Amino acid sequence: MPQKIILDCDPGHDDAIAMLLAHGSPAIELLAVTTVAGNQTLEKVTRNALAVAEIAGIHVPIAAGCDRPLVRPREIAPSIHGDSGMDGPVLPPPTRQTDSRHAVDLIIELIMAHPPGEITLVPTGALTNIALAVRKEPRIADRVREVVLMGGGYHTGNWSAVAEFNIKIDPEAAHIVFNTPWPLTMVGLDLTHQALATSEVQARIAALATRPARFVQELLLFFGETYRREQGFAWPPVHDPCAVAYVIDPQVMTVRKVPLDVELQGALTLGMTVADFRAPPPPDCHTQVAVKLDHTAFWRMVETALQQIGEGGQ
Ligand code: PIR
Ligand code: CA
Repeated sequence: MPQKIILDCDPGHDDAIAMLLAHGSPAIELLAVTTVAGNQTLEKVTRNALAVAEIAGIHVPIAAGCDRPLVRPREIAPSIHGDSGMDGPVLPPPTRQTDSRHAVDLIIELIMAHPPGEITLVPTGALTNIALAVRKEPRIADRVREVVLMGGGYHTGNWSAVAEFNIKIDPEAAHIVFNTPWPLTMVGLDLTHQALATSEVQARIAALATRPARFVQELLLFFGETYRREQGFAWPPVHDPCAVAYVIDPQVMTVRKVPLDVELQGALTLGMTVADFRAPPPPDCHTQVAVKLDHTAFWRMVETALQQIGEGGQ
């Protein structure tokens, strides 16, 4: 039985690849794609999600969500993702509309319409939609199978010395999500900085020679340039597909159970995800962090998904 997921994202180069991985994997049944402001404005990331759907032939509902964080002013990442939020490839014009429902309502409706324990939430942007959904309909907390999110990091940051972008831009939302007692796996920078799209990886993707593969190649080219320039990386880390990969096969990474919380007070540490490794985790610990990636298995998953998608939507 494939795992049913809702992908809540802000495409975003790596969000786009996460969409492709979810769509192309038989182990996943993608129920919906929801969007949230983050890498770019809500309007832009939603348009990008529609473009990815067009390229890959994804026909599930795409619903737009929150256009800003719960408390803080909006912050976007054009230095990393460009003016469109997904600079690099030429994007096809959207041929369909978004779902008429707000992302928060669609998330609640889907979870409440399914039996408990069936739907996994996979957030790869700020946690605004997820936080609002669980505040609006608290019963979703016991109904989701688990939350597998890309965000945070217990030993490093990328938007401050210690805070990762998705958590840093809406720390209050992250605080709500991390403190809801559903099973939560944090796939943070500790893990995703191992998911580097090396020249060898990029060559293998190029060799697939389909339109979706070319699209990924163009995404990685732009993302690689900004990561070299802005962060001094030799190769770009593709964060968001790692969360999807964990749902496809948890064996692709090592995880450690540990209590997690989000810093809301610190002058230097706002938005830091704090992991308490001092003692064995207490029996009621519902959180875990991803530690070590099987790089070969991960990229094999991405490649296999692209093969499965073939020429996609054309
Ligand atoms: C933001 C991102 C990626 C890199 C930087 N420097 C900033 C986006 C990605 O889409 C991913 O979800 C997460 N936020 C990584 O921080
Ligand atoms: Ca993202």
